[in-house]
Amino acid sequence: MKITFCCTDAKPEPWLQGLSAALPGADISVWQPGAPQADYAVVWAPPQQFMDEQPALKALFNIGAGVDALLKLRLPPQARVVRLDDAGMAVQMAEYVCHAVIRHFREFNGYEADMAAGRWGYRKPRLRSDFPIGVMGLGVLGERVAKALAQFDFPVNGWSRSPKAIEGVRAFSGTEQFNDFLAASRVLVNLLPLTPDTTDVINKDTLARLQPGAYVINVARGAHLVEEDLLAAIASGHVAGATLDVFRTEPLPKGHAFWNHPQITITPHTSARTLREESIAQIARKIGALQRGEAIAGVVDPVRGY
Ligand code: NDP
Ligand code: OXD
Repeated sequence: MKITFCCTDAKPEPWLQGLSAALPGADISVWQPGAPQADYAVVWAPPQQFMDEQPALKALFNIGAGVDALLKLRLPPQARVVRLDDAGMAVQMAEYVCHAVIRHFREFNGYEADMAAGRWGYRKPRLRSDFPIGVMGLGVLGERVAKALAQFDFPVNGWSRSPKAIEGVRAFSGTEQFNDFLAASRVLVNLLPLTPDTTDVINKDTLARLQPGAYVINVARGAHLVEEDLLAAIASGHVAGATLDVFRTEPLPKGHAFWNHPQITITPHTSARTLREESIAQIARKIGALQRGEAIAGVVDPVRGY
């Protein structure tokens, strides 16, 4: 069995060592143009040339949860696309989003400004019932985030394509319930996959439908958010601020309005990192299952786009 590794931004040596230890007997190497045909590939943002030269691949293991970049390529005809299924990302996403929500709700920005000014000042406690949170996307990551927020007794709404029943979460589904979901929410958390249906989903119209004093947390993909609409909604006072981990252009260009905006907190696409050991163990388990002809979780539907 041959495995090829083609991951932009990942040092290959530790992956190759880990994969070799987990799959003894497999022939594993870093892809180069003209490399022999492989059975399986471990990839992140590979070039089109890679796909064109590997028509015999049975499965492509993406070392991330989002497969939007991969699905833009022409893929080998028989290859299944397999996403990382949690692999340690869900807990990271839950801690990131809970931190962002609580930081805003408990006004830590204000206390930090007070501290810098040498001021000892209490703020009036705010009511959780005034901060209903809407989580868009209730998949592997969104469900974990929604449940974690519910643990802090925030009212939590969730929105997905198909109906869900998650304890502590008021579930909305489909385009027909989208506006009701937005109207019921003040804090909007985005955990949707990027597909043609979800591109630009956070725009002027959706922001206007959120409750006044809204707050936006985008941890999915930059192209979900129309950036100038967010800036305008903050300028109008309808949106109080945002925590953004992902951007239309990454790294965020120098001079971009988000860099120094007092109501926007940014992080460099780091809310849930790929953890190498967990990912290798999951990929090795799945390759073993495919070799035995068994079904695996996390196979992407290329038509649906996630
Ligand atoms: P999943 O595929 O497990 O879940 C996607 C969810 O979105 C599902 O609940 C799905 O509904 C819902 N959904 C999809 N399309 C629509 C639609 N048109 N309308 C309503 N709901 C929709 O994804 P994950 O939870 O694993 O990950 C979500 C995204 O997070 C990834 O695609 C990736 O872009 C991003 N991500 C970002 C990271 C970062 O560091 N910033 C790290 C990891 C992931 P249904 O359940 O009905 O199918
Ligand atoms: C992912 C990501 O999709 O890191 O896993 O963004």
